[in-house]
Amino acid sequence: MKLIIAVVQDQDSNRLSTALVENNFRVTKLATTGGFLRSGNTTFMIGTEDIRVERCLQIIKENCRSRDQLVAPVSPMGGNADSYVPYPVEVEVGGATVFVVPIEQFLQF
Ligand code: 2BA
Repeated sequence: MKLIIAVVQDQDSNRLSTALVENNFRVTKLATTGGFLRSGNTTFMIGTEDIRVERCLQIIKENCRSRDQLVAPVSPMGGNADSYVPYPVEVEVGGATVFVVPIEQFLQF
């Protein structure tokens, strides 16, 4: 069994969860925040059998797309100097960042 952890953009989250549930995947959605953009994204936790991992990844690919996002200048005041950006820059935010990890035990009480 595997745990698929997928960080996706909020804009794709409803479509993705509908597609996963329609395909009988069990899903937990978490409201998360990207460390770089500091804007909201959605993290999916999907526990599934090994033989269904590829199908799950395919659904994620089909329902998430990358977009360019402008990063506004960040004031160093009160913030971390490491993340200081003096001018707007465009970054490409990926459709989905996915981790597939083995599950040692799956328990439901
Ligand atoms: P954020 O951390 O807000 O990053 C948004 C986008 O900003 C990234 O898109 C990337 O294009 C850019 N970016 C991130 N860190 C950067 C840096 N140090 N310098 C320049 N550009 C940078 P993605 O790579 O597609 O990531 C989208 C979101 O997925 C991330 O949002 C974060 O929430 C998550 N993520 C990505 N890689 C991760 C990882 N290795 N571990 C945990 N979460 C990750």
